[in-house]
Amino acid sequence: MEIPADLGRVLVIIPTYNERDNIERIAARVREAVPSVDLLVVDDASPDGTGEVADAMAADDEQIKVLHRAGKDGLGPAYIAGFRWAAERGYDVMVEMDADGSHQPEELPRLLTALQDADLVIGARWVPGGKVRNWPKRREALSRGANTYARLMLGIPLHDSTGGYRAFRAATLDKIGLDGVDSRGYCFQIDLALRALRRGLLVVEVPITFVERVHGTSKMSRDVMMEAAVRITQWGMAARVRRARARRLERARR
Ligand SMILES: Nc1nc2c(ncn2[C@@H]2O[C@H](COP(=O)(O)OP(=O)(O)O)[C@@H](O)[C@H]2O)c(=O)[nH]1
Ligand SMILES: [Mg+2]
Repeated sequence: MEIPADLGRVLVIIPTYNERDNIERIAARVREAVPSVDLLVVDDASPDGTGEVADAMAADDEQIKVLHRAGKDGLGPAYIAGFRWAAERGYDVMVEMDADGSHQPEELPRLLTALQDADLVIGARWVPGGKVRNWPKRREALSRGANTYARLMLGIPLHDSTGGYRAFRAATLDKIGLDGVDSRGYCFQIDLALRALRRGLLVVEVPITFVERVHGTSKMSRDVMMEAAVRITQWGMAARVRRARARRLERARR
């Protein structure tokens, strides 16, 4: 499938931790669906040998690269390492995609088309036209709940700020500035979306069909959920305090 040429060079970044049974499948689907884009696997020394599988793929295909990291350090730091790798090599667009098949490479052209008129595109489940396949009711309720909480607490117009299928312009990541980002799990996604919105950038949600993994296991954990819950609350409260202070100053001036 053709993607908009005016976007420039596109890199799909796939973070992996124990995705041995998924990585070849997803890489093949990316290469088939969007042959012109390059792929970077960011592996955190997966004990199951995902990194070696990725190296073998890279040896056969010059559009596939691998970044090896020392150990499991969370999704956020893996993406930041991938973004830096891409920026150093002059990529114009960085795409986030899970290794487990939840984010369908066949939908990537739609995300990239939307990026022509946006700074950040989020593939969204909880918007009209968005779907999830094979998710237990409990997981759906959790994701919807977290997203509603984030929207209300942070006052942001997004319906899937935790969504991890995304396309960034390189310039967007530049403007966001990654140095101060230390969120590790899902709240990394909320963190970047919030930073983009606060800088006045245009964040657009495009409906996707999210397909739950068939192979391997989720790295979602209690810690990951707690980090998100605590940080959303902190960011939201901090914004309220800032607004209240600004109102007080405004009144005092009058
Ligand atoms: N490099 C790296 N990848 C990770 C880490 N944690 C999760 N991932 C990857 O991030 C993607 C999403 O994680 P997943 O477990 O599927 O989360 P879920 O879809 O919310 O259940 C998958 O490709 C994982 O292999 C990590 O600490 N380091
Ligand atoms: Mg998953």
